[in-house]
Amino acid sequence: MSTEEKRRSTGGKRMSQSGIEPKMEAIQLTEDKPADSSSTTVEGGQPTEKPKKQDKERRDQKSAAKPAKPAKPTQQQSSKKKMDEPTLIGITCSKAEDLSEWYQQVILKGEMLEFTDIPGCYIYQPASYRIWEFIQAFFNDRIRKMKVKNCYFPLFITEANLQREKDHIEGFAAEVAWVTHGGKNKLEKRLAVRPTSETAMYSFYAKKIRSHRDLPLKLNQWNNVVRWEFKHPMPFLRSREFLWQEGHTAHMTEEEAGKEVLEILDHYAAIYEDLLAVPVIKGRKTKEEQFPGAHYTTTLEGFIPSVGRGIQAATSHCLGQHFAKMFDITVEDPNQQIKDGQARDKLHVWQNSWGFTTRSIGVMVLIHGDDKGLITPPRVAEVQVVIIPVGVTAKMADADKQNLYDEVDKLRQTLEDVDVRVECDYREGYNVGYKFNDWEMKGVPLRLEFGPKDAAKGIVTTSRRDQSGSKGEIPVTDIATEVPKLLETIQKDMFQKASDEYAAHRKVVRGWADFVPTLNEKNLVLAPSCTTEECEKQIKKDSAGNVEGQEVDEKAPSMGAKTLCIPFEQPEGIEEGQKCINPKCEEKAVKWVLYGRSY
Ligand code: 87F
Repeated sequence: MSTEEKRRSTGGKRMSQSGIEPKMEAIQLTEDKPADSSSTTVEGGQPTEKPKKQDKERRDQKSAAKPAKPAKPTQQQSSKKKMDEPTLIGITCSKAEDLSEWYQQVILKGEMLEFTDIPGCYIYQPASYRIWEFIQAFFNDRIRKMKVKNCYFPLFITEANLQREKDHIEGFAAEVAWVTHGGKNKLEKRLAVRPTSETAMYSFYAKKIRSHRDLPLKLNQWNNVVRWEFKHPMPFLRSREFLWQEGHTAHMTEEEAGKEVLEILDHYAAIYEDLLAVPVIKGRKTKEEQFPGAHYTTTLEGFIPSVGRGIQAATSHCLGQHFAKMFDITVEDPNQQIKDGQARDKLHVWQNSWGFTTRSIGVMVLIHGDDKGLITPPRVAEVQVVIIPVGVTAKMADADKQNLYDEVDKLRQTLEDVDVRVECDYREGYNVGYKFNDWEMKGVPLRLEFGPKDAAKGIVTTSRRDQSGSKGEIPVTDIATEVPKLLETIQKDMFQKASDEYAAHRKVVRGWADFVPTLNEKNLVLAPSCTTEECEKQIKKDSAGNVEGQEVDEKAPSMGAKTLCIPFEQPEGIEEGQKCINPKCEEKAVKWVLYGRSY
């Protein structure tokens, strides 16, 4: 145990009720495996030997249906700890060395999330739910200005309705969860738990839209959806139940629909960049990667530097008239010249759908967190500033202590008056070092220390969470202006740091020889492409390792590179005669495409 660990583990009592942190589920951030097939993974509190996928799945389904037994606390084998050994209080591993273990500790100890006895279903603790509320408030404000209205549709969808748009459901059928019983009685017709609400909403749209005057119809839902994923679940990033908003709109023209698709994508980018301080690239998905039910899909692509992988951050689709034809959503052509008694032609409406999920919170954690724990950008931090009274000794007279606390409280009041979210840590029995570590682990962006020496000088000492070790001073008289300014500086610097890192790992590659080596150095690649599906598949295959005649580092991740998007902002023009990056392709390149291994 390092000195730092020892200090943290003995610095005071843990704040959570239990002294032992049960590890319910191993997280894996580096390699895709089926959700239920790992021999070293213990999920749902059930110690297992390597289970057969279906057996495990069936057992999970069964145990979900049974009255819940209290889950046995279990541990991840890799942590090599005894069950009754108390977990060290701070983060005990480094982000660079073991990202999966680091992520698990950071979200658990930062009290963002808890595991449950259902693999892939998580408890969003207040710390993460609050971030979701900030996102909701921001986005609601934006979409209300676009005249989008919030509403709610049922959680269950009949099978007939779900199957109505066959192309759309085909690729997703395996992930649909079904309700088959009501109490002891088998339902006559099973009900799907919504994986998305296109089919749930569009019969209503057909009823609601009677004339062109009913257009545009713009509805949004904040809800939960269930997708029974078989890939390894990862808190926030890939879960079986998650929270999102799904917007569904209907328009008279393709042009109007197209404009909205981009406007929404801009709002999504603003959530990432302006709230979460996470840089994203805007672009269009290729045919191979787009939502099969869509006319076209626009996307935001993020980047996780520690693993060099891309991550889809949000999508905004133009659905075209596809669903309108299936669900018969039509209006009479208002512009048609008609003769007496002639019926007007029916026009199918143009539709969009767009979604933003709680995955964003996981991306934020992975990008900003460090070896001390979470780092929350000030704009989404429930506690933006923690004030810690320092220099309080056992020998200190009660009256002096009270004076100090009164001054701290005045600081709090001054900051609250200018809408800064503040917490004062007056806890007795915890030393200052413990308190510092505790708030750092929880990601509070700014710490103010105030003790008798500071009081004498008329200053508060500042410590920025994003710049470990660097301290500053602010005159007490200036805190109402300087603290909000400093919080904004932290927000800006966090974004800049992440942005520079993303930019440094987006490499322009012109020849295939550099493609895989560049990926292996934890980069995304921008390469000229003909953008055809065949090339995309070929590149995915050939970048997955074991390519004939090509040296691939044995230790390099074997996953192939996907086309993440065709970025709207192209690095440069495509030169005359530039060929597609795929050496097996004879076509000319038409666009620079962003490739990468991805979540
Ligand atoms: C899983 C099971 C069933 C994704 C699924 O992206 C259906 C689906 O339709 C499914 N997984 N999708 C695509 C969702 C498309 C779209 N829906 C509204 C979005 C954004 C919000």
